[in-house]
Amino acid sequence: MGPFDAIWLNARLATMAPGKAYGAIDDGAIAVRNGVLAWVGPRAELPATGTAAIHDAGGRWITPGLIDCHTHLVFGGDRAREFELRLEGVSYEDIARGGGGIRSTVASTREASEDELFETARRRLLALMAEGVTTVEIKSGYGLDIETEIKMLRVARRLGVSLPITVRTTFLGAHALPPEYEGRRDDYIDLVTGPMIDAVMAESLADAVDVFAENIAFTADEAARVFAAAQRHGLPVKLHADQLSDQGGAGLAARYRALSAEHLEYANEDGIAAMGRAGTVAVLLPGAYYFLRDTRPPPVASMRRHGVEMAVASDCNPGSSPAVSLLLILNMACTLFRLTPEEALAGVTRAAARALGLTDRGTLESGKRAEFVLWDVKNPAELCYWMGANPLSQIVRSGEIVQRPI
Ligand code: DI6
Ligand code: FE
Repeated sequence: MGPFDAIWLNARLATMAPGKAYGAIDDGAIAVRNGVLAWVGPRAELPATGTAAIHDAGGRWITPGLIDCHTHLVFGGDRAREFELRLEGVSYEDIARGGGGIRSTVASTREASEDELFETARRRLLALMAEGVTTVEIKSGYGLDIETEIKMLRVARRLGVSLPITVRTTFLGAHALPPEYEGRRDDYIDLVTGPMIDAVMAESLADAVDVFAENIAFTADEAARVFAAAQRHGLPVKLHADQLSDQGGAGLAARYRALSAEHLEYANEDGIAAMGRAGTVAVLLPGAYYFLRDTRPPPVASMRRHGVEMAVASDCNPGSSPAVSLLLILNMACTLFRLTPEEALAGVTRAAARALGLTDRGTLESGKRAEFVLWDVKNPAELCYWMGANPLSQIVRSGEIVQRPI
């Protein structure tokens, strides 16, 4: 036995390791052992390969497996009727205040069986995977009662077991106030921070905890209570922050050393600076900005200035971003938020891994998981450039070629 199990040669590597553009290696080689990247570098420097299986990448570009670090992929029903209403001029906030919005998805999700939720989510997940997504985060938050939050998280876990993808789950019990708690906000936060999170933890169903802090959802003080509960349980936190108005969310996320703060269109400069100091990743969600026809992009220049790492995600959800294409989202990150293609690609690899607290993926470097994608492109910027094309050639996971259709 040689030192490696398999080698990929004749490849152009976008390692996404920090340093030069795309961490590119022009005539590169990748060697895999035991499902881990054992060696990555210029082909000319590849050590003796022994009896390893040799794969010819045919001059294709190879990137790390893509990571969609913010989705609400599991839900019942759809909101196409609300889309029509918004096109007639009714606002997203007004629909939410009128009992539609998140609450309408909550009703459909409570009604759906676990198998129905699994099947509809599975289709959406297959669409993401067909474009090279090998790690996905899935939030709860359309149950808002113990039984349905647990049902959603079980479905998310089951997706990760039944498909060749890593699923990270996030408990988002504080997504909206459920109708039966109208006028009893404190009681609902008591439920979320007590019996609900206890039930989630009893089955180990969550890897992190998230809160929607917004004038149509929860206040900063309520979010802080949920964060305190998460930390009592040893879970890292995330925050939907400053999406529709400045709620001081960026600063709050930084105070709790959140893994990430999401959206951030209305975040103030002090909050962004605090995120930079705390190492909290900004998760940019151009699909929601686009679909809600928002006009204020997130403060990307300020994020760059304060050294805030920027991730990019689909936010796949029925209300504000019914997106099942991370490549299209990359295009939006560039056209709508003016990210460079390199920043956008780092946003679905290196930065996305950090937003999930994962240190074993996100770049092509020795020691990381052998999870990568071969693309039929001449330049990595093409991954952000095409709209509705899929240049994927091959997915490798745990050092093995993933057979398609996946
Ligand atoms: N922000 C969002 O964009 C989604 N959730 C959130 O907290 C939207 C959820 C929905 O409208 O169903
Ligand atoms: Fe979201």
